[in-house]
Amino acid sequence: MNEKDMIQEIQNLKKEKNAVILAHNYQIPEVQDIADIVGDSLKLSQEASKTDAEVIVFAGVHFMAESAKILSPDKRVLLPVYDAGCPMADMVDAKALRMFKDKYPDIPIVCYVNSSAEVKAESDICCTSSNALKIVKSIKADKVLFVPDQNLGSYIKEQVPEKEIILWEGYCITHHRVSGTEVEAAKKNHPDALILVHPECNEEVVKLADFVGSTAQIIDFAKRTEHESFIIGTEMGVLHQLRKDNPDKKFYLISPALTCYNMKKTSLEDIYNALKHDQYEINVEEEISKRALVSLERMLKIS
Ligand code: CIZ
Ligand code: SF4
Repeated sequence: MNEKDMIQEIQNLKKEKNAVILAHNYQIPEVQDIADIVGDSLKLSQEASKTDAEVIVFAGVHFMAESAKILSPDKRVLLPVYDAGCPMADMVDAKALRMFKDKYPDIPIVCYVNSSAEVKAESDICCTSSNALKIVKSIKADKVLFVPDQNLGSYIKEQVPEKEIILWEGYCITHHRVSGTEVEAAKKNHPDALILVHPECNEEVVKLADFVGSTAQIIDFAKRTEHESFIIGTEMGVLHQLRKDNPDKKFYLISPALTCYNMKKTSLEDIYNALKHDQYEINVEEEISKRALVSLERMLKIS
């Protein structure tokens, strides 16, 4: 099937099955363009909880589809590529959190939404990179455990000196590998460009940035500032929206290594197959889902 027919078939199947397609900002351009909603995980999880479609096709990685299922347990949630996962989400597990809680029962746990349903179930509240600061500040306790991203955690820690934030040793393999030297080289090549980076980048990169934010915040910032050129320090999929929104502005990626292999697994054909064959359905065990929902709902209430 050629791409044009594939797109038509996807539209037909979507109607027939009463489905909605959600795509993360890191997906390939063709997948973003066919989606009903494109965004970060916060926006997508909010949309997932509001939609009245019967089927949600989630073009993203496993934890995102899982969150959509937790928020919409009566809908069928499909992840088009069954092994699209997030290595960072796998850097913490429920057993380790239970051990921590046995030792420190009074320290609340904030988990980045890039985590499994089991981890969300053991946590007190979730956050995304868009709302992490607000969430951590809202917690009454003066000590907090932040899992799993040490980079987002230490970025928040800098801004909330009144709390002791205990960090986990997780990191995003895509963002963490960018170095300060690469940022400096990009700046040398494009001296007039502003540097916009994601808080999943390591500390030396964050320190060199003019603006630090989630993908949604970077997209918003580039749109509203008058500046004409930008050095981008987040997953390259975001360039698609940035260039669509700002055809006259220039965007340079710090490094081609800012490519998340898992986010790039989903093709148009996978979306087509997902709709055609109802694959791959994501389910979350009821007891875990209920507890994870508490953490997600606490977050949504504050954001
Ligand atoms: O929260 C998300 O969607 C992620 C993983 C990144 C971002 O900043 O949008
Ligand atoms: Fe996980 Fe990083 Fe890929 Fe996001 S970009 S899905 S945090 S590995």
